[in-house]
Amino acid sequence: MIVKSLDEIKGTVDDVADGHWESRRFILQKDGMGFSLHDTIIHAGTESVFWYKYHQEAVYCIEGEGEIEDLTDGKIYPIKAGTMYALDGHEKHRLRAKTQMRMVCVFNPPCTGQEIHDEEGAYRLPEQEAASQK
Ligand code: 9YT
Repeated sequence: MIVKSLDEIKGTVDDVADGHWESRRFILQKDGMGFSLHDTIIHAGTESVFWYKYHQEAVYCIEGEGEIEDLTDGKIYPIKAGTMYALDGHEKHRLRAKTQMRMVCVFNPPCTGQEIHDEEGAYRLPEQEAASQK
């Protein structure tokens, strides 16, 4: 069994910050669960384009408010505490945080923890990363 608190993750390698967000990873690929689980803070006033071409992601907002724009069809959905979105079609999207937002995110396949967003906003898979370093 894995039991962890957010305080144990803060300030470790599993606490990853980008300019627009900070992601605290509870479960990663190494844990062998088939998904990863992140507690992510999106900073107020930021706009981020993400495109998880190789992953599916479900995101449950537990604090704050903002909106998500589906860049495949232009639809905009308000997001606030209690709203979930799932990118079941790998939709490219823009996330606008009106206030600071706190999101619980699940990725399938699981993130390794080493990913960085590429120029398209995607996280590459470990095998793609390995191939690019040959
Ligand atoms: C909600 C979202 O996509 N945030 C970007 C960070 C990502 N979820 C991560 O690595 O935790």
